[in-house]
Amino acid sequence: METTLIILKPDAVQRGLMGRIISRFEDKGLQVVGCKLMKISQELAAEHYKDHAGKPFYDGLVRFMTGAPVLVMAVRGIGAIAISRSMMGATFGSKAAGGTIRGDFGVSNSFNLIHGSDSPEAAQRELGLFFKDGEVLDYERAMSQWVYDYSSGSPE
Ligand code: IDP
Ligand code: MG
Repeated sequence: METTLIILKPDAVQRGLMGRIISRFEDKGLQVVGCKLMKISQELAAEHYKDHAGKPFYDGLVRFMTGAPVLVMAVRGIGAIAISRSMMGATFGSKAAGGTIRGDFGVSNSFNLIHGSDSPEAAQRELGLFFKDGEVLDYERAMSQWVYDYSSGSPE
C-alpha cells in the first residue's frame, strides 16, 4: 500500500468543492487515512515548494497557497500516487482532460485546485511536512474486501 499527500488548495476550499473532490477519491476506492483543514505558513509553503524556488510563478504560488485555508489529506491504496495524479489531471486547468479534477472543475493555470505528491520520495517527504505522528491512521474499512480482490491472500 502506498500513501500520498493530497492538498485541496485554497480555490477548492473557497469554491465549496471539498466534498465533491474528496468523494472522487472515496468513489475510486482509495482510503482517506488523514485529513485536516489548515492555513499553510510561509515557511511550510517554502519547504513544500522548494524545488520551484526562483521560477517565475513561485512568489504567486506561495501567496496563493498561504492566503486562505487548505484541506490536506493522506490518501492510501495500491499505486495511490500514480492513481491520484491521473485523477488530478494535467497541471493547467485549461489543458487538463475532462474527467479529471482539474479538467472538470477549473480553467486557471495557477488556481488549479489540488496538489498530489509525484513520487514515493516526494510523498514521504510531504506527508512528514503536513502530518505529525499519530495524525495518519491505520484502520480497516468495512468495505475493504470489496475494493480489492483478496482471494490470492494479498490485495489485487
Ligand atoms: P503539479 O502541481 O501538476 O505537480 P508543478 O509543475 O509541480 O505542477 O507546479 C506546482 C504548482 O505550481 C502547480 O500546481 C501550479 O499551482 C503552479 N504552477 C506551475 N506552473 C505554473 C505556471 O506556469 N503559472 C502559474 N502557476 C504555475
Ligand atoms: Mg509537482
